[in-house]
Amino acid sequence: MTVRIGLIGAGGMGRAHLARITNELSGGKIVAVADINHDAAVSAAEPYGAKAYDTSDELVGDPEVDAVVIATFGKVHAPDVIKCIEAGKYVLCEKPLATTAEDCIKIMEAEQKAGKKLVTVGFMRRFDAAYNEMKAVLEAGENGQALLVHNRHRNPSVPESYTSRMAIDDTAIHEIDTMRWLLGEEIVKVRVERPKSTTHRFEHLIDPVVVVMYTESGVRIDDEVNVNLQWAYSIECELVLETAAVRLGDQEKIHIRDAHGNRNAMCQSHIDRFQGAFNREFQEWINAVARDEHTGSTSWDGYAATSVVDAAVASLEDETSPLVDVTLIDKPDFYA
Ligand code: ISE
Repeated sequence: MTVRIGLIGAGGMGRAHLARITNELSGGKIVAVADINHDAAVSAAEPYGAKAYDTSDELVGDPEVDAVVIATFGKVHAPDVIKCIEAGKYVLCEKPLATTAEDCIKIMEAEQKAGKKLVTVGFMRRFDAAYNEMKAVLEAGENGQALLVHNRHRNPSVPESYTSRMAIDDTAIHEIDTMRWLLGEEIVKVRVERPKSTTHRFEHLIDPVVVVMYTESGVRIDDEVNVNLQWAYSIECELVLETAAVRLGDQEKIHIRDAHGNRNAMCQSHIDRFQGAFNREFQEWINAVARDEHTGSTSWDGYAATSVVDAAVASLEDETSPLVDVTLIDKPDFYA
């Protein structure tokens, strides 16, 4: 079966997904694109011979759309995700699932009413080969328990529209989800520290920040979010076990040794750094939709991540950087 896919949100990320589904993956076909910017919808749809809609209502209601990808801004995700659930369509929603815990709860309620897991949150790092190897080392148990994790999430630059809150809900949210997935437990406390600021930031921005989190069993996680590096998109992670330290390898494809040293090209965005992970995530989703099955992270994962974001933002907004408790509702059996 070919899965007929509709995309809501014709920005850079959405277009990258259209290209991967068409050129690199199998089993999926782009049949419709919706964007409130009519010209954007038309120009994104046209190369694929897809329909262009101005509203998500039309796209979700189109009987020729089997499943939906949402790549709009986080703030507008919730109503579209709920529309897809009510239409009984599988939806892969880019992170964050929603920007408030209340909206995530509404999504979980709609999904439980539908009686079927339909929502996958676009936490693509769960599909990155190196993070998976790291998780396999932890789960093999030969080096003892996890004690600490050190993360560095660095971007070359961000636009003026990027806010300090986005350092948490748009950037650190990747580590928040990846750490929950890697360690297999919830994050229960979080603090956001503000070191000295870079002169390369826009004046309104707090950058860098360091997000410090603790899990239920007491693993301490730190995450340097540093988004005006100028030189690269660079993701680092070191998992400290009792008798080993496991680090992600570098992301390079080749090394060059010459008169300038031994070096490798650095990625410039998440789209090139996580190309393989995005492809695996989308291929698994298409395959699962074709079998009428759910795959990947659930609405609960989206909710839990957004709840950690809420606590982290509360800490960020208080100059004393308090350690804030993360509050979660009881996990519904539906997501067990
Ligand atoms: C962006 O939305 C992403 O998802 C990237 O992975 C992250 O590095 C960047 O900071 C975000 O703005």
